[in-house]
Amino acid sequence: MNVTQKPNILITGTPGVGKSTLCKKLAKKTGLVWQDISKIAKDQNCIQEYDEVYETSVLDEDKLLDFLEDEISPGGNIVDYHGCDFFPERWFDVVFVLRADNTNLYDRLIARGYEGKKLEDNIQCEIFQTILEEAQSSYNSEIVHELQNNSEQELHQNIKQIVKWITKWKKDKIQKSE
Ligand code: DAT
Repeated sequence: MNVTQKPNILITGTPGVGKSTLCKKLAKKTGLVWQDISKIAKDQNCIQEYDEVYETSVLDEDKLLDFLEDEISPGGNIVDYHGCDFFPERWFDVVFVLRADNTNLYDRLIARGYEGKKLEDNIQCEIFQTILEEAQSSYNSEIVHELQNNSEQELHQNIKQIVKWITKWKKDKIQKSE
C-alpha cells in the first residue's frame, strides 16, 4: 500500500454556508487541492444551460465527471459544491456538510445580491436540510459529518476538526500498511 496516500474530501452545503471560505483556508493549511466545482464547470465548458426559473446553471455532469476523474483518482482533493448526489460515491473518504442559521445565511445571501425566488429557495434549502439529506442518502452515513459554520470561531473549529480527521486518516493508512 502507498503510505503517502492523501484523502479526497467533499465539502458541501447550501450556497452561502461558507464552503469557499473554508476550502481556501483548508487547502492552504493542508496542501490538498481545492476543486471549486462551479468554477471548473465554467472554465471547462461544462454548463449545459442556464435555468431562468431557478436562476442557476445546469451542469453537464458527465463531461464534468470525465474531466475530474484524473484529478480525483490519486487523492489529495477538497471538492467544493452545493450538491453532492451526482459524484461517484467511491471518490470521497469523508463528506462534511456545512450548515448556517437562517438569519446568518439570509444576511450573507443578501450581501451577495440574491433576491426574490433565488433567495427564498436557498433559505428553504437550508431550513429543510436538503443538502444534508442528499449527502446522507448518497454516501455511507458514517462518513457524513455536519458542521455548524456561523461564526469565525466555528470556522476555526471546523478547520481544526477536519485537519484532525486528515491526521487520523493518514495514521490509519500507515498502520494498515505495516
Ligand atoms: P459558499 O462557498 O458556501 O457559497 P462563501 O464561502 O462564499 O460560501 O461564504 C459566503 C459569505 O459568508 C462570505 O461573505 C463569507 C461569509 N462567511 C463564510 N464563512 C463564514 C463564517 N464561518 N462566519 C462568518 N461569515 C462567514
